[in-house]
Amino acid sequence: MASEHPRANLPPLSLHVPEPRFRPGDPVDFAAVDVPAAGSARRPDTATPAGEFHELAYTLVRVLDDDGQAVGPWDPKLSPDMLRRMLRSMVQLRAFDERMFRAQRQGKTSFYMKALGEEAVAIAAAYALDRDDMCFPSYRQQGLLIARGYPLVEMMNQIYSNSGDKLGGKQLPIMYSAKDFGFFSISGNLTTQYPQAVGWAMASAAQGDTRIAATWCGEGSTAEGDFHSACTFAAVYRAPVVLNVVNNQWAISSFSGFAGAEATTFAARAVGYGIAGLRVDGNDALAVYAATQWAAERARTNQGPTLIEHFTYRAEGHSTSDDPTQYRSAGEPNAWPLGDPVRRLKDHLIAVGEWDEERHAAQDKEVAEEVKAAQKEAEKNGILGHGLHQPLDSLFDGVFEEMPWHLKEQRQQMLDEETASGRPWARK
Ligand SMILES: Cc1ncc(C[n+]2csc(CCOP(=O)(O)OP(=O)(O)O)c2C)c(N)n1
Ligand SMILES: [Mg+2]
Repeated sequence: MASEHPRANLPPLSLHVPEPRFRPGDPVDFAAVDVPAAGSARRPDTATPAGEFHELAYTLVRVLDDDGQAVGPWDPKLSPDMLRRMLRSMVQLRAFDERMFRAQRQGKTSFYMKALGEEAVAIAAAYALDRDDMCFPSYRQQGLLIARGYPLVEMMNQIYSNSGDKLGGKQLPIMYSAKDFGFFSISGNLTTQYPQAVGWAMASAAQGDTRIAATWCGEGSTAEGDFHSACTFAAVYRAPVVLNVVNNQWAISSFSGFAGAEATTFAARAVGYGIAGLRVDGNDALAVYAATQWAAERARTNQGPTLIEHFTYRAEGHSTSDDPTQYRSAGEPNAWPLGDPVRRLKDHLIAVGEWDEERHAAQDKEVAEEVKAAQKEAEKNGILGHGLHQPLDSLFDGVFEEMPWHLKEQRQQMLDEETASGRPWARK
C-alpha cells in the first residue's frame, strides 16, 4: 500500500495509541510514579498572580509524611477536634458505600457508585469550604453531602427510588440533588456541572454576593468540551470558582493516558488558561483541605479561579455495573504509592496523641450501626423495583411550571391504558 502512495519517499504517518502499564495478571510496580516529599512544595501568598507558581501544577502538594506527621508550609494546622470530625465523615462515607454496594448486590437497587480510596477529596473539601458555598459535584462526591450532615436516610431513599425519595423516583440512583445543602443536582452527562458552576459563580459575583462555587470532574471528563469552555469563561471573568479534577487514574476501563496523562499533568491545563493550578496528593486529607482553603481564599478575594488536580486512585470498580478485573491488574489498588486516605488521617491523629486504635475500632462499629439503622429506616419506604412507590401520574410533574398540552395528552393516554390494563396506578 505504502509504495503506491505518490509521496512514498516520506516516512508513513502513525498514531500513538496509549496503553496502560499493567493489565490483568501483571505484577504492579508504581516506582515510576513521582512522589515528591511531603512539605516540599512552596505555598505562595493567595494574592500571588497565577503566572508566578507554574511549578505547583507539576509537583504534588503534600502535608502528611510517612511517619504520620503534618509538615511544610501547606499544613493547615487544624485542631484535633476538626481532624477527628473529618476522619469520622470519611469513615461514614466508606461505611455508607459498603452498605449501598451490598444493597445493590442484594437486588434492592439497580446501581451504585463507590468513592473507595477517594474519600479525602470530597470530605476535606467540604470542611474547607463555607457551608453556603455552592457545590457542583460529579457522581463520586457523595462525601460532600455526608460531611455537610445530609441525612443518610434521604440519600438511601433516593438510591431506592422509594416513596420517601425527594426526587420522586425521577433520577438514576445516586444522582442526588439537595439545594439546602449547597449540592447541585448530579447529572449523568459528564462535565455539564463545570460550565454550570462557572456560570453560578459569575452570577454570584455579578450580584455582589459573597458565596463562591466549587465543582468536581474526573480526569477522563477533562476531555469533554464543557471542561474547556468552562475554563475559558472562568479565566476571562476571574470567576470565583474552585475547579477540581479528580485524577483517580481510570475512566471506567480507560486509563488516564487517554485523557492526556502521558503528556502532562491535569493541573497543567490551568497554565494554558492562565488559571492558578495546584496538583495535590488526593489521599492526604490535610493537603486537600489546605489547597481548597487556599483556592477558596483566592476566589473570595477576587483573585479568580483555581484548578486543583487531586492525584488519587479509584480502588474499586467504576460502578456496580463494572468489573475492573477484566482490564487492570488486581494488584494496583494495594500498590498505589499514596496509600489509603482514611488510614493516613487516622495514623496522623494517633501520631499526635489525639486518637488510638481502640477509639477507631469503636467508631467503626458505631458508624456501621448508624448506617445500618438508616438503611432499616429507608427500607420502610420501599426498595427499588418492589411496587410503584411514586404515583404514576407524577411521572410528568416537575419539568415545566405549566404542563404543555401535549404532555397533558400523553399523561391521559398513559392513565387510560393503565386503567384498561387493570393495573393499580391511582395517586395515593
Ligand atoms: C457525555 C458523556 N460521555 C460518556 C459518558 C459515559 N461515562 C460515564 S462515567 C465515564 C467515565 C468518566 O471517568 P472520569 O471522568 O475519570 O470519572 P471517574 O468515574 O473516574 O470518577 C464515562 C465515559 C457519560 N456519562 N457522559
Ligand atoms: Mg477517573
